[in-house]
Amino acid sequence: MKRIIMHVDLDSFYASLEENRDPAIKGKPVVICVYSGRSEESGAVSTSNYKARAFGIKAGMPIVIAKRIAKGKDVVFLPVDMDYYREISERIMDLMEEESDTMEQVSIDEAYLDVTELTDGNWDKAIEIAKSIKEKISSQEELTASVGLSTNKFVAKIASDFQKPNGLTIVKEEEIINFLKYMSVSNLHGIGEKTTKALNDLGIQTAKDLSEYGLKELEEVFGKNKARLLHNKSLGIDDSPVEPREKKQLSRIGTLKEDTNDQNVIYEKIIELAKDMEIRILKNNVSFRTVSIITIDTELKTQTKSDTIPQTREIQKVINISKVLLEKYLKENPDKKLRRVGIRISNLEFSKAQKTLDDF
Ligand code: DGT
Ligand code: CA
Ligand code: CA
Repeated sequence: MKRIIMHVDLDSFYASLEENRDPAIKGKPVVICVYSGRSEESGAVSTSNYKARAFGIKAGMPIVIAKRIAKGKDVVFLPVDMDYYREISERIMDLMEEESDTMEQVSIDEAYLDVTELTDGNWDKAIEIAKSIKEKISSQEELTASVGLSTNKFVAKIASDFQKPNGLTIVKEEEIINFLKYMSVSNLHGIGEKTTKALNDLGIQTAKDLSEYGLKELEEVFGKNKARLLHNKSLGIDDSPVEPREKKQLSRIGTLKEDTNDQNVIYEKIIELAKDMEIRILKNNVSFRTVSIITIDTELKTQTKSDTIPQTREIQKVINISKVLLEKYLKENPDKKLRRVGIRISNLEFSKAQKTLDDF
């Protein structure tokens, strides 16, 4: 059976999250920055939303330049809040994992999903899954994602990038050649600046040019392996499997309704998170030795406290240990309030009886 592979990438991820978090900035151009700390404005732009991109402000640009462009305009600049982005990312990855045979997370906001078995190779079913994933991401997290569907990871990735934001691009086997044909080689995922330049020097601009260039001639310039790889890219050939990454730990973080140091309120949140974690533990047949709590206070300072016990898969152990660790934290930090709290299990062991780590 031909595979059906999906690539999902969230749209202007960090910036969209910040817009959702603060109604006052929703709809404005938003720029997310990584401040290096050397001077007040040194550092680089991590990402920007589409409104800010329309001014030319984009990822990688020095903050100073972005501010210069934004001068006189109502542009919002914010620092990154990685803990928060990871929390939402985890939830989205979970919901996508539920809708696939196997999932390979490739970064904080994107993943490949193999849906071949789930759909029995049926494209209509796959399109339904893609729409359902987009709908869930939208209703549960108020975010949009761009999705590509094809028969391999390489083409699915290019497809997800084809209509952004909020796109859904389907490229069936027989459409691949036409889909890629007039694309510039720099748009073929995995071909970087240097290779693009080298190809351009050979008079190769598009995927079609590349596919028509002799393999022997390519080998002379790039060597056997790379030449084959380039040739395959030009034709949209890619056999690489969707490979779930083996997890070292499993965590759940949640935001408290309000900043608090009330032990009972925080404990209740922990129990809620533990319920969610229990589902993952059962589904993946995993046991653990270490339990941690993660505390994020109102100044966004993160602390972790851990305890290690004999191997177990009992969620009640997570709850009990977390309670003790929380008491300890509150005793040591009497004047702090928490904004978010999390639980984590690590030192994981996966039971061999389970088919694989596929469900992670
Ligand atoms: P998109 O996918 O074009 O709609 O926009 P983003 O913002 O989702 O961009 P993407 O998918 O390339 O990257 C996902 C997140 O990773 C993004 O929201 C911020 C972060 N990121 C991307 N590029 C950079 C970078 O050059 N520097 C830093 N620090 N972070 C980056
Ligand atoms: Ca993205
Ligand atoms: Ca991405």
